[in-house]
Amino acid sequence: MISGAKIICKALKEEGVEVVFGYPGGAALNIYDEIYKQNDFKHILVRHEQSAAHAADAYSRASSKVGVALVTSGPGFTNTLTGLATAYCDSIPMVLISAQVATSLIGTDAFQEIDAIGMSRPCVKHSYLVKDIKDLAKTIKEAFYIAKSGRPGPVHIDIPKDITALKYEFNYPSEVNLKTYKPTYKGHLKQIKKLAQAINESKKPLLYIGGGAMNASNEIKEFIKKAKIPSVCTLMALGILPDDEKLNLKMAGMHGSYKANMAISECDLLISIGARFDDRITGKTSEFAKMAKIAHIDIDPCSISKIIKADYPIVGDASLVISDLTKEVNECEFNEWYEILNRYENLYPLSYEDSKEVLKPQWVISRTAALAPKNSNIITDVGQHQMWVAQFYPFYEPRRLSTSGGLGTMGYSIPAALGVAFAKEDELVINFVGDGSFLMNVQELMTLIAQRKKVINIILNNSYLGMVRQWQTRFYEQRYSSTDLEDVQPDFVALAKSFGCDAYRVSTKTEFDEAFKKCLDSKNTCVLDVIVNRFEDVLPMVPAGAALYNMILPSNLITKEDK
Ligand SMILES: Cc1ncc(C[n+]2csc(CCOP(=O)(O)OP(=O)(O)O)c2C)c(N)n1
Repeated sequence: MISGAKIICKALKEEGVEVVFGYPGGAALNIYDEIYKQNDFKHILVRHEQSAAHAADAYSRASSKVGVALVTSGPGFTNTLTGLATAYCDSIPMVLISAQVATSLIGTDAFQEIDAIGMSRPCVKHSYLVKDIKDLAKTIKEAFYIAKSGRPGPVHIDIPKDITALKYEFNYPSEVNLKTYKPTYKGHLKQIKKLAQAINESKKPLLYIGGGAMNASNEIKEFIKKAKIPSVCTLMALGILPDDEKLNLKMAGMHGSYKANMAISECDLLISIGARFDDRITGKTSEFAKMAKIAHIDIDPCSISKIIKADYPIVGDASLVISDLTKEVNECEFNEWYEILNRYENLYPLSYEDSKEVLKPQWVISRTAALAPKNSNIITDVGQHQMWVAQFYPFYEPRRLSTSGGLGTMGYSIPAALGVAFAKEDELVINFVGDGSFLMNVQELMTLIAQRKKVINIILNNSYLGMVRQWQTRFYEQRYSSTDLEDVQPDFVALAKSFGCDAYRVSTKTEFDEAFKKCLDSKNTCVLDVIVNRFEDVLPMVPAGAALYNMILPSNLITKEDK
């Protein structure tokens, strides 16, 4: 017989967990005492519970393993809600274990008691309150299974303090049997054949790849080799197709490329793989892919036809469905379609005007890509810098970019970089972050230093909450309400140095090159405070609610009617 706390540790070991990101407190004391005694996994003490959740989430994004976070009851738990919601919106598998007050105290407004399950429910795939020690091991087994199977997502287990003290035998189940939860992996062959026929008959087909296709990169590449269909992707899917693949038209949507958005607007068959038709991608839904029949491949049946009606709905795992589809489809070539798309590429390639006076954020991103190893892991925070990374950093493999797509969580990137630094021990981790976002979880620099991890943090410092400023410029007649940070910023270099980081401020190309090379040579976590043009906008831009073909382009506004 062993304690509940020990059961938790042994169960995590059974799940192959190597690292747990957490923060202790009263209700979690038994678990922490047991963690102290074991060597089966590392516990990483973050400096804010929000970061435990983000680090676990990013560990999962980079490694495809299930990330784990552990926190105490009450405020420890509530601090993780943003992290849970971030993982939920992007379908990231993780398990959050929160301690709870003892079962006898639940419902009494006890010290640090909160209805954790009630609060997490809307932002997790599933949640458990463990009321009986007998259920503890089985619950953990199920939680991991649910997190990673079907459409992945975060699972929350709330464990009262007395349960962690009680003793019970450790029988870890070898299998999970959940009667009402049986994800479908294999797509219906009849539907797949119908889709293959539609492809064979199509003149302008287009793949639309989302984060749900993250594990189907090889299958999609094989498929494209045979069917030669051009592809656009979402922010979450960058890297599933290599940047230098000719048929890769890159990111679509609000800040997508001109050719990607025009391809969606003109295609006659749109094949969505693991994408959920987010409003930042579709723009005005009634105008989205208006000329096209829609195929929607997704493991989550509820996602299909939720926003855009599917003519070819296929429920299944992206990699299995695509390899079946590859067998069924003819070898094809769509020369007229490529010509049209090439014309769009030549008309408005993704570009920016460089400057001699001031550093352009796009230059900094492209230059970083040129100087960094190809297998670097990129993190972003949220804002203009995130969209510029999506536009200008080339990704050649899946899981090289960790970014908060669906929720758009500022403060994500430093803790996420911590998670990735543990997932990819031997590879470089580079974090692009805005000056606003940097301050939202800056305390995790301390965790990076304490853990002797190296992350190169590049602050694209425009002294503005840049993305909000951009909207104020364009849609609020330049009334910069609460977005101008000039003269109200800390000295980022001094701040970073106080944590023990190497830190440099740069404002010219030469300074950037010199400082970045020093960062590459260092073993320490580094911060580069890069002073960039304050007024740069991210373009193209589809105004909220507009049709995709109504992009604001660098020099003028083009509409379909102009074409
Ligand atoms: C937690 C949170 N609060 C507010 C926002 C709204 N928001 C989106 S982008 C942005 C500005 C980000 O500024 P900064 O980090 O400096 O990056 P920049 O846009 O300048 O690159 C804000 C406030 C958000 N996404 N997340």
